[in-house]
Amino acid sequence: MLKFYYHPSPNPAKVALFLEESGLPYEVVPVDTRKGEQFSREFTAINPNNKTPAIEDGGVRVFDSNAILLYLAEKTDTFLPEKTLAARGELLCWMMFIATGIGPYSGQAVHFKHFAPKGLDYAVDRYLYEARRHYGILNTQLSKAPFVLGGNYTIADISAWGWVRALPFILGEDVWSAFPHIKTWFDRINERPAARRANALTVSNSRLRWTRKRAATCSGTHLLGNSSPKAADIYYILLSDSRLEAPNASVWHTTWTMRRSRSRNKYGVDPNAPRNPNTNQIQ
Ligand SMILES: N[C@@H](CCC(=O)N[C@@H](CS)C(=O)NCC(=O)O)C(=O)O
Repeated sequence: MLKFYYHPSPNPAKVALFLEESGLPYEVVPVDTRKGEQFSREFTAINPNNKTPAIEDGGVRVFDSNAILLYLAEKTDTFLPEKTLAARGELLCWMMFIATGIGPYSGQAVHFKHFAPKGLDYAVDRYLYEARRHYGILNTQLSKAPFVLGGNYTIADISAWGWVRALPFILGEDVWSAFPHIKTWFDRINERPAARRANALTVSNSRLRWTRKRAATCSGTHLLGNSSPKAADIYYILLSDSRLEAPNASVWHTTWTMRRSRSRNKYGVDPNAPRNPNTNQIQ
């Protein structure tokens, strides 16, 4: 079965949407980039660039989100425009525009706006300006037709969707009024059942984090009731959640449980997990 190396963030979200759209069965292998799991020797063999997403498909490894979309679209012959040179050229333009423009500028804008030390105004302004400029181009394109390439929903839409989900975080909560055509297109995609399931995958993963935090801090009362806390019990909740929400992710929980439970003590706590120095909570 196809292995999907996943972290709940924009580039992996594109692949989650494709997998849910296509119905390809897949196994989610969570890679917690906040804990540095992308630098493990095993993951480096799959993605030498040490970033999520990546896939392994019958002995073939593919990394970089838009490369994965092109690979999977070609494999399944779905979500592609017609097979003319003109249409394929247009697809490649927008796939590269998203991979080299929308993605990196949005990522850097988020970094300098939300996470870098204060006072780097030049960098903040530059990346916000470039991110806004790129979304302006997408907005103009979507003013002409319902989808990026015209009338048909393709991997260019699937790719852009991954980043547009984060638009309020990148450019501010009031962003939609500046990009009305992106908003109409975004709402249209979000109505698709596959988009709901791809979003649910993210929710399941953040709930998993939340549950880990609870497991780390709970003292007397255990999440599931009165018995003493056990890592296996804690993960069982997530198992049923993710099966319901993302039916193609059939063995989502198995890998996670096996990887996590090994390093946990009897309270379900990983003593080596990074902690917030102020609160001592697992981050
Ligand atoms: N060009 C890559 C970029 C991947 C990327 O930046 N992934 C982020 C998540 S959206 C990541 O893994 N960040 C962790 C890190 O930079 O260490 C792609 O499109 O897949």
